[in-house]
Amino acid sequence: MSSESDRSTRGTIVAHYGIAVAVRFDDGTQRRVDVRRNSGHLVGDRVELDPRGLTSQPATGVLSRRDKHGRIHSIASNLDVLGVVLAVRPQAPIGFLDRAIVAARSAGIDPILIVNKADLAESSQLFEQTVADYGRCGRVFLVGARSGDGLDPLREFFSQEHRGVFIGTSGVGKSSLLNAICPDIDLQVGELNAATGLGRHVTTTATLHRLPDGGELVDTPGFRDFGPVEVSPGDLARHFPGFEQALEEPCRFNDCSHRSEPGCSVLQAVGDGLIAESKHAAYCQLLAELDEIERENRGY
Ligand SMILES: Nc1nc2c(ncn2[C@@H]2O[C@H](COP(=O)(O)OP(=O)(O)O)[C@@H](O)[C@H]2O)c(=O)[nH]1
Ligand SMILES: [Mg+2]
Repeated sequence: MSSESDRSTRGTIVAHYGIAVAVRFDDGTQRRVDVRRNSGHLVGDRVELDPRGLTSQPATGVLSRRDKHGRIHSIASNLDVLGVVLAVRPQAPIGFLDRAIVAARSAGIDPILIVNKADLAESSQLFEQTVADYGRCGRVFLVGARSGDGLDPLREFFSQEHRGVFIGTSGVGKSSLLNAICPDIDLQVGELNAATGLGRHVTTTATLHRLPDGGELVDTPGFRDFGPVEVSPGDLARHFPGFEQALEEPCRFNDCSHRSEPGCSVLQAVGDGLIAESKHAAYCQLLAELDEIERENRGY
């Protein structure tokens, strides 16, 4: 049992404004707490407030991305679901889904795949294809944010106390989806702005919202695509979608990069037609990008 004072000093960060955060305390109150810029606090963090300031508890499920300058930004913490949103229009760039799944898995977050815009003609085909290619990586949903079709299974999924965030190419319908399954989102933001005393036009990097049926979603207004993920080249294969079965059989070399080494289980599976050559090429491409980043980080 936590005492009354614990409940007014412990809480969860529900919004981040750069130099301040909003905390939802366990007693239900919401309040602004000023923090240093780049304090490292994240939306989703469990925190404790004492006279010295705000302390975040160690977190899991931290989703990070790399910006176009190669800098790593963490988006939110204590996530257990990454909702990758896809649509027939606009299509995701090549390799996007692989990168997203690797990013999720390497952070200990389970990916789910959401095909939006069910009303568009080719959507069921994209759904079938996604199930065939990625169905082993996580659940696949076919939804229409605009029509409301297929949203109940998604609501029910999140209601099992999942905390997720949607990512996807700009225009696939992430905001529409968030509004559809969290209809009082504007109200929540309004209450938050009132509680923090920050105006309506202040920019947040992220906000955490409770869903009517249970579960939570993080909204990240500025966050769209993301570059190569923060994962070591050695871990890439372990998390790469489609390699799971092949890697159950160890390669001849422990440090096999699965590019061209003899006795490689992945190449064997490619030869046997169990892994598509295009899939292996996508892996090699991502591996090359990660190698490049490692080289840059080492300064040569
Ligand atoms: N046809 C169709 N269009 C949709 C659907 N959901 C969203 N859109 C449209 O797709 C566009 C981008 O939506 P938005 O939510 O802003 O995407 P975001 O950039 O991923 O946040 C808007 O014009 C939406 O109206 C849908 O289910 N069907
Ligand atoms: Mg949007």
